[in-house]
Amino acid sequence: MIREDDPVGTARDVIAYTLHMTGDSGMIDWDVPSMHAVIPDQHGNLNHVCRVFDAKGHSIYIKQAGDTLRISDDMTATLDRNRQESEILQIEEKLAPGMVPHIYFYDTVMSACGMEDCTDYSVMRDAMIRHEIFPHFAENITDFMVDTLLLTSDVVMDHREKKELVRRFITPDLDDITEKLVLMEPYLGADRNNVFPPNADFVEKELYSDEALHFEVSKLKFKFMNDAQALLHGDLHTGSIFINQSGIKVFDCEFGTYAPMGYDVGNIIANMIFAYDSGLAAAAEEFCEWTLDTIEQIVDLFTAKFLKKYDETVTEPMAKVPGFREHYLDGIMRDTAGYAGTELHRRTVGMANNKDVTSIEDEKMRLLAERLNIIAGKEFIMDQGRFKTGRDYVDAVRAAAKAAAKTLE
Ligand code: SR1
Ligand code: MG
Repeated sequence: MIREDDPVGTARDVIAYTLHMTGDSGMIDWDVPSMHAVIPDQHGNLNHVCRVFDAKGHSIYIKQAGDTLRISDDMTATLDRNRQESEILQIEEKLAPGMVPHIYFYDTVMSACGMEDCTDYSVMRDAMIRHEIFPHFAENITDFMVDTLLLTSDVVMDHREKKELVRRFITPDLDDITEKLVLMEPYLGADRNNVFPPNADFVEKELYSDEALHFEVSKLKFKFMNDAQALLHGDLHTGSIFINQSGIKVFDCEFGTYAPMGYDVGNIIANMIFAYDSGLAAAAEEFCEWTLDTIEQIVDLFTAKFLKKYDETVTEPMAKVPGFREHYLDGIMRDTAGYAGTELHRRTVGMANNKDVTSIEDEKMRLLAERLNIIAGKEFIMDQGRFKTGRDYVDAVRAAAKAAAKTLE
């Protein structure tokens, strides 16, 4: 239905489809003569989207999974990912009200869903490339993570109901992408990796040839595959977050799966470091300070809110045994460091790079950013137990920036 090479045909089909799915039932009172459908400029790597709106202020996003992934005609993933994403957003809307786009419907015949239009928000990555600051972000994202992660885990949920969710959100195709793109190829190498040519020798030495690093990442990979701790977003980067000065809407959770909570938390930290990279390259000092403050707050607020919510919501008797709460959080924080490291690496050298860094035009500044990511990522992975507070992360980022600059002298 959504064909990016045929905007006119797409508009006709998507309007008819939208009317069928939301107009006939009276869900949305469309002003039919003024309806338009437009394919937006921005897309993710996997799916197709189209914005439908009318002159009376009604609007909706139609999102459709295609047979192949947008990022590559050679890659496929189950069309069922659209249902999974829709159902996870519906669960998250209950757990973290107002923090995800509302799902009007999903349709397993067309592998499409109708989602709240968030055009009064910006994609957070794009806004941060413009060096915009969002003082509320740490508060919002830590509420989202604590509420969606802790409340879908075994310490809170009835274990049988939780296992039902594990079964419902098994995502072999999408997990396979993460297991290869994030947790293998940045270390063992792959033809589809995108390595910035002037950084090739550094990548060879620091990532491809470091066997001690490979051993730690192998443990993180098997942990991701086997520890069904909580229902993750699964791809919680800043391109999956809409933001404005009032709040956030987290979207694009088709990689949602049961896996270690630290995977989501670590992704957020790594992506704030990419924003820091972009600020550093532009000498945007105030923005850089905000990114580091935000990293610090995210870690510390996550810890404090997690412990509070744990006490308020835990139901599993063995999880109330003295010491278990701290043991459990300690594991999450170790994982957070490890997966922050793997996200830093995979976006720097893997198949799916991030614009914050690839848009840095000056070669030396881009090398600085990439090496900072590689050095900080290795610290996080190799010394996971050291990263307990926000300050620990900020100190490591500053130290990595200095070490990266030294390699370029
Ligand atoms: C093949 S998909 C590449 C990446 O894009 C998505 O947003 C995920 O991050 C995935 O790893
Ligand atoms: Mg995505």
